Amino acid sequence: MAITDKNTKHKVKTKEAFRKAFIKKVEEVSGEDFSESTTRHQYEALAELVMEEITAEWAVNNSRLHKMEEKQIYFFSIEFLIGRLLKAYVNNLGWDTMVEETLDELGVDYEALQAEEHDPALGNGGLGRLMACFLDSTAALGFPGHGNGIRYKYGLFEQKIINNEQVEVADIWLKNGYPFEIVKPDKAVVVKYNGDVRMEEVNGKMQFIHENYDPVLAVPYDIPVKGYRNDTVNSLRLWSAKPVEDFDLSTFNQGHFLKAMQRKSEAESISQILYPSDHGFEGKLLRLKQEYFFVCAGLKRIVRRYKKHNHGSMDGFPDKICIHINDTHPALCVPELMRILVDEEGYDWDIAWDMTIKSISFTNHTVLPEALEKWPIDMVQKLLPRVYQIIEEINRRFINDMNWFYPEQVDRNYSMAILKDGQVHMAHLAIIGSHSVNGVAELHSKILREETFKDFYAVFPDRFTSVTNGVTQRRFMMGSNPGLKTLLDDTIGTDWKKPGNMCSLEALLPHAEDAAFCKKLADIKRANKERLAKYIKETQGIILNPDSIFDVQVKRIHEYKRQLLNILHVILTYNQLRSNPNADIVPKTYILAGKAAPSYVYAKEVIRLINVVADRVNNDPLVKDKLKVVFVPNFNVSVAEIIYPAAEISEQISTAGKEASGTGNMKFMMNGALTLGTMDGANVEIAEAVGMDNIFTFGLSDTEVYNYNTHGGYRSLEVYESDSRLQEILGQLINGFFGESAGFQMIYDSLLLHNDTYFVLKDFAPYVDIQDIASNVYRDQKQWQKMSAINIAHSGIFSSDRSIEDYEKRVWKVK
Ligand code: C3B
Repeated sequence: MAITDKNTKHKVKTKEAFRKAFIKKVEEVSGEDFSESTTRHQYEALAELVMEEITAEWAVNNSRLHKMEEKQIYFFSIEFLIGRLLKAYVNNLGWDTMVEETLDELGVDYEALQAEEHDPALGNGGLGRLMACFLDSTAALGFPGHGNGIRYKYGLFEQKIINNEQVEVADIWLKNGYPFEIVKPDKAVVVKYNGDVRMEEVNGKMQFIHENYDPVLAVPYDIPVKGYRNDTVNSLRLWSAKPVEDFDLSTFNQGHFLKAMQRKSEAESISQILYPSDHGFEGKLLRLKQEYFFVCAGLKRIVRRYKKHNHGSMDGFPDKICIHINDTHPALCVPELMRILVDEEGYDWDIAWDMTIKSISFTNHTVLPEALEKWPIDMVQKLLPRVYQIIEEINRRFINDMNWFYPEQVDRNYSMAILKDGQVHMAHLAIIGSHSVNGVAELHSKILREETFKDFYAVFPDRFTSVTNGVTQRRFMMGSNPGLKTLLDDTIGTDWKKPGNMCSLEALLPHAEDAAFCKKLADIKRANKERLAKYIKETQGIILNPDSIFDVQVKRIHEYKRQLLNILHVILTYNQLRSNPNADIVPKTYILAGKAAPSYVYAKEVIRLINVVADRVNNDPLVKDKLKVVFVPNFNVSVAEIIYPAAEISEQISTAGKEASGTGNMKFMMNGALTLGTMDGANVEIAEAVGMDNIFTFGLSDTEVYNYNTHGGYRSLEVYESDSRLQEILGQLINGFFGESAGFQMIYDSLLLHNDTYFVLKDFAPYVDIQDIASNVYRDQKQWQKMSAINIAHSGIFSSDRSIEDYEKRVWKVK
């Protein structure tokens, strides 16, 4: 179905052609007259039209890529949190006005139509969402860059709040089908688990033969990644696990029905679920299977395609291919690529090692010890016998080299081993096997160099670099905040929207002083607040006061992110209002959202506390319109797109040194919210960009936290004893204040008995102070809007286009 004129290079799309095509398509998918069609039919029709357009471009792109003229980037990641795609495709195709106007004329509700798309939750949070932003930017900048991951049958659970507690419901995102993927059974590959490795001499050379293994079929599903108004269409390839034969007939025929079924479900279990913990390492066999699954399948196809277009040779592979590993989950790329080069391609070890290091680069995303992966050696050895042998050899050679170069530092050398204490240390494997290691913000990269990986930094100083994260403005600003987009276009022209050009938003700076501009900015914020208030009213029945400050903290629930600090401050405000209902405070609405890992009991207690407090505060007539607390259930990409544009204060209050970067902070800033935060992660760079006058910072620095943690000296009880506000609040957590059954002993104990690991009490007083300062600034709306404009003007460096350009220059060197 052509809606474009294929004879012209720049395709002509007339509204009339689109209208006809759309009506026809709706009738095809529904089998009925257009007037009888449902929103579902309309969604399916538009999705099909979009896919037809994109797949035509995709084919052209793929054939260009097959020629291997350009260097290709492959992002290996266990998560890709892509969010809904329909609107992003429409916008990137440049169809937005045409689609909006046509649907409007046809009486079709475009928003409702978009809501038919199930938000694919194939990631937990920041790590997976970053990959999605990177794919968008890579395509927008016209680089050939692709994703490689897992097509989970169940994405991250859906969160419901029942009796104030988080309840998890399975997310069956594929139940109505998914229109944006193309399955390629002919490109399926076999992944081998378990079995034995036999050595055999062939022509004087040792061969390693893996036999008696359990094969699993990896079937690729490709999703196109369309560049913003350009010709690039890259791919996100997600692998699904299937039994090699759909049904093990021979076992079945021997009468072993259950066994035959079991084989099938064992194979399929590999791509069944996304592990729902975003910073916790579980050490489960199934997770290790998942890690090898997409690594092995992804590399196999990349190598096959490379060889096909290079006369069967792998010699130039590192010059044409970048394997970028997103955190340590795909670190098995290192031994797997070695296995391919040595066992299958016959390269000598040293040459293969050199090629491997040149091909692979590694991004670390966290310094939290509980997230650093360490697999039991026996598990790896049994599941991946040949890969394990290669890891052993990499480790042996590495330690030998270290002991040769640094004979006086045997202890340090051993501490860097991949294999020690009965475990495989994945971060060590990733660093040793890559030519580039980077953190995701300046501060985080500094901590990697000076603390977490300081021994590696001493040995490989040139390998370490830093690339600050970024987010795609096309989804999180241009797409979700159309009012702001139009205001910016009208004020400074449209150049800032060109990929890679967002820093030209600085042209906005002079307008920050302009009262008329600031008024428009305020009106847009007001409309976005009303939109969010409407959503919350419809979904939760809570009525918000759009004149109050919208103070927002949305992200995964984790102790280090300190949602607890936020809610303790809310309780303080509530206490103040109870003792003086007429207190002159600026009305405030606290909006929180985020999921806790189902097994993270403490985080779930925090969710319960937030909801209990919300219940109490929102139903107390005393506080009137001055204080509201809302916990928005099931935070995901779609909900986020409604929340960010409506926020005025962006809460980024992690314990300093713990949040690697944060990316929500950037999304808020682009939408004109002011950051209220600690000097942690990318907040530090936000502060540098906007200047200290345009951000609210407070609390311990990362060095202070580090010093307390290494030298001691912090006693939370002392802070508690010297602050009567804290005594009252913590008392309320356990004395039945929030209702007989609503005690929070675990939280209370963590703060006082276990000395408050995340310095919540220590940072409480400065947090209260900065909150007061922010409220006072808000009274001066002129000042507030000016600060907001300055934040928007400086948000360009936090575009993921900038991140990708930095990776290009510092790591991949594509050009
Ligand atoms: C996150 C970090 O916690 C964030 O600070 C960071 O901005 C993003 O990654 C992207 O770099 N992260 C995560 O979501 N999951 C992990 N397992 C580790 C880090």
